[in-house]
Amino acid sequence: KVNVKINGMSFDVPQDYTVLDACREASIDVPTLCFFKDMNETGACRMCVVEVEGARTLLASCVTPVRDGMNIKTSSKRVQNARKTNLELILANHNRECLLCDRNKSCELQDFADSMNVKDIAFKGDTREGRFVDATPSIVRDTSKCILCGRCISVCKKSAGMGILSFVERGFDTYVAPAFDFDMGEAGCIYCGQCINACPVSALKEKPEIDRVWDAINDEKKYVVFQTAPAVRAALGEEFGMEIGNRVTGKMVAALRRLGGNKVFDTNFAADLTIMEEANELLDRIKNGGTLPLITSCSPGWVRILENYYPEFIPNLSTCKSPHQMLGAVTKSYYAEKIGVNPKNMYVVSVMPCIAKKFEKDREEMEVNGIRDIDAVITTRELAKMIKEAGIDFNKLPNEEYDTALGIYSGAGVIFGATGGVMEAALRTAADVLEGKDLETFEYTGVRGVENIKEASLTLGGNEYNIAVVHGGNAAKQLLEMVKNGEKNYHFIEIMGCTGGCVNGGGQPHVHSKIKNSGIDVRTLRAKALYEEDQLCTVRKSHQNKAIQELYRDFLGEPNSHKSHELLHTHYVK
Ligand code: HC0
Ligand code: SF4
Repeated sequence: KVNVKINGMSFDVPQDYTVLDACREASIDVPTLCFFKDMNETGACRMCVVEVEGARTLLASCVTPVRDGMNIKTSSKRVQNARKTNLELILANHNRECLLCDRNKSCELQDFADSMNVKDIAFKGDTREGRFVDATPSIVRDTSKCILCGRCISVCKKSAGMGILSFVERGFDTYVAPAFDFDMGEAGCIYCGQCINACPVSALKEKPEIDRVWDAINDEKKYVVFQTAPAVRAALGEEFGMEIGNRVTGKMVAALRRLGGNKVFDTNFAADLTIMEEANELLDRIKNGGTLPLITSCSPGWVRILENYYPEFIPNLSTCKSPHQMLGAVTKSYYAEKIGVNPKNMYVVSVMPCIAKKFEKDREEMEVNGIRDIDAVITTRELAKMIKEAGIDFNKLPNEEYDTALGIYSGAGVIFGATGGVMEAALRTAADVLEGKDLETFEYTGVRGVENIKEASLTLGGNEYNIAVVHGGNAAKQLLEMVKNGEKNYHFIEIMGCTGGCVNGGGQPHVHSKIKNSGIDVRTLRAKALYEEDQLCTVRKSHQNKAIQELYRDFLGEPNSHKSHELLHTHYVK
């Protein structure tokens, strides 16, 4: 330990601490903007400067290691003036349309202006001008809002493993963009949206689809069906002041009804359906010498990694559409027929934690006989906006149930939203088939948690199977390299484009960097909410879901039948 003085008080702190760590341990909230723990530690924004006795200039506390005997001042006049000047310089260059901005009230820059009591922008020199808006099918990038903190750049490189964004030009002309000014789509962006979650302002956001959903709701001829992804329920409450990890399934359903949905279904139902199809696909490939490892196809961010960077693995990809696409296809066929509604008048809205789902739903392949599976995808954040717009008092809503036909799910369907969940759900079904009985032990805790690469070997029906689970583009690339060079051999791999899986998707509520930097793992807390819901379910294996059994009996026949292939499967080609 070393001894430091902070504002005249003495503290013993570990010697590998930074000054920022020491201050935070002493309950002093030194402001940070560009700092993102373990991701972006550059000291570039200089909002966290402190005065250190003996140092000629003020030091950025996030990158300055502590030293024995250090004398630190965190709120001297000199420090306060420097921070305020830094902030004013940033504000002078920022498009200050706060009232019209998507991040109004969740913006970290706005927070600063408020807490540092900025009332005027003294800086009157030249400002960066111009605005360029890059609108992709999933992401909108607005250079006029960017404050050059670099958080998106680091996250895209270290977590997404992509390195799409970088600083371009120098000095006053610097901006953040893909190389050669490509648009993000051309540059190979996978639309994971992790850069959006890292952005403190609104320089990056999802492509909005709220207006078209309102139009459908207000169109008398349209029969509007909402479906909600597993992970949305684990995070939506945060938008209404609840703690991270609070599950709001029943209130969310109630809100969607009050928004005007004719039916509210659960993507979990289709997650169970995916397991029926995918587990059977796996068993079929094992039995008949098909291409292995089989790799999951439900994360469209991951599918873009595959198509853009590893096309040689396309034959390994499961032919299953992702669950929300399946649910759209089944709603507009089986369900439309059942209730006598013309599928052309049905409007299916997917509420997703993911922004890549916006891109996915527009893919050419995602239709059956000219009828699109899905009409709109809104994120968890967009749903919260709609609820607020409609004046619904979310916290006072009763808990309501999903509509029965396509809203019944097993615990296996719920856990899809966390990394390892699809694997565990598939194993719950595949193991019963291979062992020929209803196994009592079906929790595969080894594939849970946020470790980058999780592996296991299982003996089922007398044979050994190797499986792996990875999440985040960076880990996905590492694993695929090992499979490619023969270092690793698996039967089945689950890959999700975002670290932590969908609970940490690019469309989930923004979490202030202060919370993320404090060591709280948002992914773990949200995943816990899903594993708890799994525990509460009476049915916990997909093949035991009665509504799924009925769908096969009355409509699809059996898994991987001709009809299943027509509606629920696709082929990825590059
Ligand atoms: Fe997911 Fe899904 S689990 S991708 O993470 O498979 O977005 O939550 O909806 O479709 O079910 C996201 C979450 C889903 C799909 C499901 C899968
Ligand atoms: Fe990088 Fe993902 Fe953002 Fe694309 S969406 S720029 S891949 S972090």
